[in-house]
Amino acid sequence: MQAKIVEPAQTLFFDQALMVEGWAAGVRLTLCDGRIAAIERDCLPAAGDERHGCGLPAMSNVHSHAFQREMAGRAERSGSNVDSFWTWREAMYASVDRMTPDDLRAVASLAYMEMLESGFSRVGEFHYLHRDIDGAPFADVAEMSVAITAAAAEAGIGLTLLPVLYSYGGFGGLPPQPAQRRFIQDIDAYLRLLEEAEGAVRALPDAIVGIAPHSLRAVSPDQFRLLGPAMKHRPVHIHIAEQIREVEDCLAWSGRRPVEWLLDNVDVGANWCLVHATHMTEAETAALARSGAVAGLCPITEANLGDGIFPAPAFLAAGGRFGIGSDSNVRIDCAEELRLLEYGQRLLHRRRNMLAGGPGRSTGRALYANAARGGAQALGVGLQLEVGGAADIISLDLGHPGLLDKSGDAILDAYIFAAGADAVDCVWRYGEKVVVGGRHRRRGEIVADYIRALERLIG
Ligand code: NGQ
Ligand code: ZN
Repeated sequence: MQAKIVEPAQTLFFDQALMVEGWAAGVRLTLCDGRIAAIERDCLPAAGDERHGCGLPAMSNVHSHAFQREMAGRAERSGSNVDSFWTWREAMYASVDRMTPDDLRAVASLAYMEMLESGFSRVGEFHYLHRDIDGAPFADVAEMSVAITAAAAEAGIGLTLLPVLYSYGGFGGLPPQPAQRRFIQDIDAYLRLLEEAEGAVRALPDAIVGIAPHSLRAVSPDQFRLLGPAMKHRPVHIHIAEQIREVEDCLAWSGRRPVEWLLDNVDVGANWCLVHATHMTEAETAALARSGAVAGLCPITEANLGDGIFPAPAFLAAGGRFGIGSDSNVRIDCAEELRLLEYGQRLLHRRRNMLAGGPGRSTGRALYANAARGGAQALGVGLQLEVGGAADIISLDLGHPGLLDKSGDAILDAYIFAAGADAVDCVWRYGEKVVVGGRHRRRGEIVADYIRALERLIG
């Protein structure tokens, strides 16, 4: 047996840091084997501390389809008919016509590097590209999951892998379209994949495997029943109520709206993440909040695809929890997701500071702290910046012109609404500093590898 390598403890000192209970001054974190071994507050920096101005728990990215990074910016030209989510989806399907496992690894590696640079330390990869180019199964059912895992290892991001069950082409068990051939599995193959995925992620520290029925369009009620036991103790993610047509189709099929159907027919609890949940009645919004599940909001993608606006004020008033996701990865930017979440509400309601949570409160603080907490819940990890938690931390550059002279909540307001991603300085993932001065340490090689993949894919 190989001896375990124990790294020496390392100490980080922050003039101020956002802890679970709020801002603290003079914070020293002792890191050991990827985790926070000790926290001291109100102390002075000591020799040997690595010093930074402002520390935050790194953000969880609850929803990503890494392969879609490759088509970013290439679906923004008007087609011959009215462009919609559904026409985008056809373009997205076509983008995987030639993607090999190695291409997927290179594309995902780029996406994960960019996530880290923007302040995300863990990703929920909603992964459904399971089969080979011609639709035949790979000899290893987990071939593409292995590629995702390799990308996470290269970039050094934390992974909650969400292998997706995708069996049908529409409500009522419609047969899949030819363009969906690479996604399709029956329940037996899926359960095998889940097992294999557990093995694949073992190479990564603190990786988690969850479950992801793709949507009510792609999974049948019988399949939900069969997944029941497996869904009890891990993160469960599902796309839901993103588009009006999906709501209409669900009503025609079942007489129920999507969120209503799910909450009535499946045991949804705090280990669930309902991605988008854009179109809900007031009753559905309150019921989702009561369930304890996290709403996985993806403001940039939802804007890009013309989905609609999540009823955030009512959901938060009912005690609902949310996380943020970069979904289609058309743009990867943590601060921008949070900003757009708030701006959508401002545009809709013609008011300001909609999600601050009450008079006198900071909108930036509420957005950041809520998304960090809800995101960690959705990805199956504990709160960060606590003893025993993974050392997933970001520092902001208080020398950035937008952050000068700021402290406490005002830093988060300025970071999210004024400075943006530019203000991210360092990012530690599992104790390792993977981003320095806003740049990923392996940026050069990861980009070069991505360019090679792109040449193969579209060359
Ligand atoms: C996806 N994306 O799975 O990538 C979906 C499109 C579908 C979004 N919903 C496919 N944004 O929903 O059928
Ligand atoms: Zn999605």
